[in-house]
Amino acid sequence: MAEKFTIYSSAESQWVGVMLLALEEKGLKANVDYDVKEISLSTGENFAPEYIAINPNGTVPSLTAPSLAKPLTESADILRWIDSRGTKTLVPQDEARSKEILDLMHSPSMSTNLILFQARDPVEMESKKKSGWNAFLEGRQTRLDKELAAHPEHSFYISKAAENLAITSLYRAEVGSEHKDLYKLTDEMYRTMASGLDKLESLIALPFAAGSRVSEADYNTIPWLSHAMMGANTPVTAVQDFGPLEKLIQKTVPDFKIGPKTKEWWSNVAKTEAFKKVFPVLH
Ligand SMILES: N[C@@H](CCC(=O)N[C@@H](CS)C(=O)NCC(=O)O)C(=O)O
Repeated sequence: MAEKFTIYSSAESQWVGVMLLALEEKGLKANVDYDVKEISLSTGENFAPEYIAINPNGTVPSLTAPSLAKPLTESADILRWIDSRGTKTLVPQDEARSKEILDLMHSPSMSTNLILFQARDPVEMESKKKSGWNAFLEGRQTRLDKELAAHPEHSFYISKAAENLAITSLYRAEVGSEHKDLYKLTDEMYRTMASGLDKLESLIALPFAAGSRVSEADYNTIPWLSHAMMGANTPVTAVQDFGPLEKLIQKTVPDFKIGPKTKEWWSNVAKTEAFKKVFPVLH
């Protein structure tokens, strides 16, 4: 029997979806094939020193296994490791296309944190302040401040606490002139995200992202789009409704649309068993 491994997962995370889709695809079962450690992002459990020792980036997912010299800390690598147990099924037919898709979806300029945390005007900022993201950022800040006090020389905590505080302090402040730079930056970032989604449209092969069967290209893209739709306040059961995400982006890029190939691709992947198990609702 293959070795049992451990996954570090979080119900609040986008990128764990890559790993969870792969586990479903391969028919691997929690507690039988692997153990699950749930990491709460909203209380900053990913910043615990014990977790940083596993994943120095303080991100989820991670995967450890007796045969691995060190933990896997990138969702794309985790998918490949899971796929390599037994017959590989997630290798893309068109590897060059798949690589372009993975590079795009994982690029910092496509980070869905833009949708979750940022604002383009006072109305959006007020609404963010009233949303659950406020408590999320505060929960992280509390944990980071605590860890920084305990480990004042630790470069990870110095930079993470400062990075999180930059946005948290804008949530703490009265909405006013100090938010103007954020609005401008956010507008520019939506323009870049719109171009990225146009690029995705041009890259999708159909019926699946990199050819005629499901591959890592699909599994690295599904979690991004689901999280972006959730962040745009799409009703979580409206898995096929791109309206709210389009409207959000159209505020910056008025003629923006999720393209027909992307829509057709999404409808195809949504019919797969792994998608239905991992994304019964948007998250
Ligand atoms: N490149 C990494 C990104 C992982 C990542 O950013 N995960 C997010 C959750 S979706 C996270 O853990 N964020 C915590 C933080 O940045 O503090 C991967 O693909 O695994």
